[in-house]
Amino acid sequence: MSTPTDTPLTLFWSPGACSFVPHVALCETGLKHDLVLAKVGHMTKEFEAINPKRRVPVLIMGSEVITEMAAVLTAIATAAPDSHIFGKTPLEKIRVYEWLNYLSTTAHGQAIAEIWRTERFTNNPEIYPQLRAKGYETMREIFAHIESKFKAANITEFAVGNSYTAADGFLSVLYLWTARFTEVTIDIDNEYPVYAAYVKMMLQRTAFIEARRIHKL
Ligand SMILES: N[C@@H](CCC(=O)N[C@@H](CS)C(=O)NCC(=O)O)C(=O)O
Repeated sequence: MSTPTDTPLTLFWSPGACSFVPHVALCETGLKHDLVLAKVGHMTKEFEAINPKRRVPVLIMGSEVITEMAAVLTAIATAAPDSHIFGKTPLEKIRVYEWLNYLSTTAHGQAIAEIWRTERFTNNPEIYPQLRAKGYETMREIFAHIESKFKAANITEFAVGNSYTAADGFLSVLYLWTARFTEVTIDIDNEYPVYAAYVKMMLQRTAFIEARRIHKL
């Protein structure tokens, strides 16, 4: 696969969904891209033909269809090597993947899905409330973990290294999603103040402002 910066890029996205993260990454890199709506809950047959897993994000890079958050972000990074969205050193790259895998699996695929996609975990609606409660509990554990990691490493501005990386988008979207929880309030600002201060700074970046405007997030 060739990945010159002039390869056409198209991101399939849904408002407020995890596709916010690669959208921010595209804005951060300044790569020219098109956005195509593939709204969660209203995905079309055409979209299903592109991604039979019926999930966003999907990035079309030239003739390649790329799915899965970490792969999509890696593709964006290869198209914009000077933006260093996977860090500037081999260790920073490892740390970015460490965050992305943790957030994709434990946070997104487990806790958030238990809360918003409870039907994926059981065919028995009677236990939905227990599963959702477990999802909220896991989200608290995740925020506690982020808070202690940030405190230990004195992180105020960027999760990895000294500039924006793909990890920052994913870490920030969790904060924004929490505001959409309807059954449980997680008071991030007071309970996890180091993480909250970091997200608030992140959200001031032009790329985040632009992506939030489009996502209405
Ligand atoms: N493993 C996928 C998960 C992507 C995912 O779950 N995306 C959600 C939006 S945040 C989605 O498309 N959901 C569609 C649905 O639940 O019907 C990844 O990491 O990219």
